[in-house]
Amino acid sequence: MTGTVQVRIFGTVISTYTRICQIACEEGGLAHEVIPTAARSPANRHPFGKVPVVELDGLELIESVAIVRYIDNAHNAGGLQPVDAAGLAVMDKWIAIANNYLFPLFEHGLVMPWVMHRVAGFPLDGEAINRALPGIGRALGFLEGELAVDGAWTKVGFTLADVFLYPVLRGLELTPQGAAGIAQCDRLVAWLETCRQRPSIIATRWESEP
Ligand SMILES: N[C@@H](CCC(=O)N[C@@H](CS)C(=O)NCC(=O)O)C(=O)O
Repeated sequence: MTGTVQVRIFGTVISTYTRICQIACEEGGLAHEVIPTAARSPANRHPFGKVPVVELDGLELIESVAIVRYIDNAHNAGGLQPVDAAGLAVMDKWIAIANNYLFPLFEHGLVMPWVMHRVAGFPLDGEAINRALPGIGRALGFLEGELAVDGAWTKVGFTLADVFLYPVLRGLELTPQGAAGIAQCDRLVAWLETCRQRPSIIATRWESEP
């Protein structure tokens, strides 16, 4: 989204959580920019050393759940959230699964070993990958089974659940073993492809994506 910058996102440029906030900005029609900030740098204001930290509407926000909910409520009339309590609970369940289980599993098991290898030139940590693969396989099987129920994470189409799940799954898909695992899950592949047509996903594409 171009125009006068309304949202400043302090975070690493290729980051799952930076992208989650960027997608929410795009969905809300907010012009945003990323100010490259390393998690463990003195410039990072997050009290627990995470990125991103976000400035908008005179607020300084941390924690992506709080950030994207604020953006969606204040700037998108809550358009990415179910209106009923049961629907909200389902959406929140998927956000929690993405944050608490999928992201750590994928990040430590495949994404970071490949980043350290491809970007920093370290030997590939095959042991970490081999340890993580069974759990990653089980997680993908679980997701595939859940998508089989009605083809989406919630009953109301694209929500904040998708905003979290897409970058988490896409990061995994950019590793060789992650791509191979996802390729065996037809419904996950179809969901990723549907997301890829969405303007907010296109606009926030990582430079490293093929
Ligand atoms: N709970 C945080 C998590 C953010 C997070 O884990 N960010 C990653 C980058 S995608 C990070 O800061 N990693 C650096 C580290 O853990 O040292 C949020 O929801 O914003």
